[in-house]
Amino acid sequence: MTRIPVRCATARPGRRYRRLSRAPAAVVAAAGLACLLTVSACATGAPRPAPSSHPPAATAPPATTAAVAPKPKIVPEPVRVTAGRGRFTLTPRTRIVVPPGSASALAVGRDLAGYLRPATGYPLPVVSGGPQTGAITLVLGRQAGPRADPHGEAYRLDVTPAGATLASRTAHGLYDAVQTLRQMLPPWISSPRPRPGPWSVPAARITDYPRYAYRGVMLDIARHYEPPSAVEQLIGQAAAYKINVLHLHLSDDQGFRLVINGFPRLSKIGGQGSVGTAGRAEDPGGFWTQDQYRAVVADAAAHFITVVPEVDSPGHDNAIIMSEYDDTANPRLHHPQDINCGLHNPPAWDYAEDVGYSAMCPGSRNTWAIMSAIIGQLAGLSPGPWYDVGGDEVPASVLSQPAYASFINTEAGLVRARGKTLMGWADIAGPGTRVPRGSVAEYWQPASGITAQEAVRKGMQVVMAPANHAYLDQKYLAGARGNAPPGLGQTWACPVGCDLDQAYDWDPGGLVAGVTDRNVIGVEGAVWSETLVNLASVDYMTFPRLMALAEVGWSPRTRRSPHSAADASFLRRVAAQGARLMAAGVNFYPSTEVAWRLAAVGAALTAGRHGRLAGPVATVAAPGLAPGAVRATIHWGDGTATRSGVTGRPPSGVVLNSMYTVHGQHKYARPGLYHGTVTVRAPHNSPVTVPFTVRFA
Ligand code: TNX
Repeated sequence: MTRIPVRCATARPGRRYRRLSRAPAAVVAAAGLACLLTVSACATGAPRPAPSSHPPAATAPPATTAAVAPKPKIVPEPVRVTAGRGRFTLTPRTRIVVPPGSASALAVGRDLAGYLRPATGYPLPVVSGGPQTGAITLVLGRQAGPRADPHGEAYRLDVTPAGATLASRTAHGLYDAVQTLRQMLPPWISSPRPRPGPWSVPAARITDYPRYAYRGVMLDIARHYEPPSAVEQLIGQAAAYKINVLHLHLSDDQGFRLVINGFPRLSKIGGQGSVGTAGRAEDPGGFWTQDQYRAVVADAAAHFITVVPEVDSPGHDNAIIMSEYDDTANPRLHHPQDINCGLHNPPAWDYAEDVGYSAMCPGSRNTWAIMSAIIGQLAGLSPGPWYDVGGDEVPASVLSQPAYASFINTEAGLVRARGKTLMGWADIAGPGTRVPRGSVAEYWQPASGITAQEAVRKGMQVVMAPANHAYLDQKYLAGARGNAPPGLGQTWACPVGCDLDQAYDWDPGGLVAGVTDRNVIGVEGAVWSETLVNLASVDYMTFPRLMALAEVGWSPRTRRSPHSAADASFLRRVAAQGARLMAAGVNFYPSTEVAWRLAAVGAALTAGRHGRLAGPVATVAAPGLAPGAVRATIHWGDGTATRSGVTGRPPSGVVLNSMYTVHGQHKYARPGLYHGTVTVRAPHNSPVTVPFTVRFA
């Protein structure tokens, strides 16, 4: 068997690139805060005396509800959730208690405080000690948490009206528990600025651990450059769903994105273009310094995310070839033209989406001078266990199978010499390659399982990223059903589109005959960026589909198919994520498979002279809805009411999820603290009523 039929069977039909105009940056949405008060608890009516409280209007709910709390809507779904009675409510006096003497638990405690402080406005001091009433307590140690799971991430989360306890044997497990706790708070907890509470969590006992150790997202910063700040935003967003690997695709035909010492042209020349730009000034590409790369790796590590670096080779290498084939002044190279084994001689820039034309020559010493510098430096900069050589899509018309195999074998030696585990696209398992047992093949072909089976025969572990389930650059809806925005996304693996269900309805351990959970170490969503020009477009394609992959990678095996119980439960839980993403400023695609829910939060206002008020009384998250579809009724708390619309930027282009504001104008007759409500309505949604307060001194 040759490698070619495998590749041809899954060849990606070419598509002429249409340049996207640069879309605006991701919406940093104005956020608001959901109020868990029942409507009766914050009913309209006569003004009450004004208790002074901080932050604004944090009216505690009646401490009565001993009813069984609703099951929290968490993604990925925990292994076991038992609803308890009542709720635990954070207050300005709540403390976060960590075990004495544990730096790693202290760090997680600080993370938790960092997540909760902006929206609550509470100080949330992190102190050491044992479990305390009214506190959020972190417990770390061999006795803590559920019995060890093979991956060491198991945790237990106990919430009662008297407090919350997070327990695990590892700091990573505690961090996972923190992510779960965040999702049990109202969605506005992800707001970057203070919102009124109450901040309450339904009582529950959760026991949880992952199915797979590897739950990744791959970001291609080669086809389109992304600055470190954008990647760090993605890290924060992915970590919230317990993603723990960031695979960085750092080089491809159109761009090389990292400074390599001794080879400055790789970034200076190789980093200056992007797909579709032809190097034009309006999209000049870019590259990271090694310090910037280190900072991203450190930021990822702080989120318990391991970075896997990839410099794709021997194909997808035109940026390297264009940078170095005439680098005659470099003392490490001698007549470097011989690195080019691609179809074009001399090589030329091609900023289209073409693939399969470039290759570096395995027989050139110059090739290995360049590749050893890249592998050596990147391995040194990346503390994780894996180094990814790429290895995909090299037609035999460009490099023969033996030449391809010889390239991979030499690279495997370099990777091993640097103490890393070899990783690559599953093509590297093809005929003739000698890969160490335990190295990792990432399976991407949508149809044939051959490369995954070859990988298993060679004793490799497998990461599952089948393009028709896990390629997050594929359009959600395509063909006749195609929807906005044009130019965004590909269709080669998903001719009619791959909506959220396609990312959810599959089983990594049951997709390819003979490739089971004995071989599969996890899943990865691949964000290829030929059509994704900025973080807003990356987010749009990534969310909510990454949530599906996170659940497939974390939650226990179950029957996931259209209309299955698992599917219905997932869609219900995703619906609760809409406002959460919006409050955090994360753009996403409001898939029509999800019954997104309206959410709103009231404001704490002060009336001006003579009791006059004009301003925003509530913020509304209405995933996928235009402002004209949302209506509001304001009850001012003095017996009067006004009808109103909402204002805000309507969905446009890639950016779909602006939050809306309910503005109101009113005049109060007498001083006091008024408790009003805003009721928000939209088609196919139940009305949502939230309180707001107005102080008229
Ligand atoms: C396939 S699958 C690729 C990438 C493209 C992507 C577009 C694989 C390992 N390579 O080079 O960017 O499809 O969907």
